[in-house]
Amino acid sequence: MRKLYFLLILITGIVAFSCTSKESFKKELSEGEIKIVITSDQPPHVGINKWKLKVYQNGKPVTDAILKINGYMPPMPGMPEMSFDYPVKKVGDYYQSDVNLSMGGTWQITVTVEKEGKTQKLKFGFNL
Ligand SMILES: [Cu+2]
Repeated sequence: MRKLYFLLILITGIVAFSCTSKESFKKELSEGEIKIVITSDQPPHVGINKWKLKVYQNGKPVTDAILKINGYMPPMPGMPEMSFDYPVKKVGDYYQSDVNLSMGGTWQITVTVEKEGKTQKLKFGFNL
């Protein structure tokens, strides 16, 4: 019985901790001088994903870049490829985007960073 109580307390603790931790999704991408940190309250899921993006160049925060996010799903049986561009807006010292992942499957995300005439593409992917 004592063991059961202990287990119950442990589980309650884990649940409480995971609910209070603000970042349940974090992804770091880097390419050349550019690093992007994407965070969200929720892991990638079907529907609108609210992503917050911080951009760094040589370790220093960047706030004057132009960001674009594209979500691509390769062709599936009976379904052509899909490609969506999501608007990115600047909010204070970070960037924000509502990334609408319309269905389950393989998604490839490309974040394009334009700064001082240079373009850098950073990619990652996941399955929903
Ligand atoms: Cu598809």
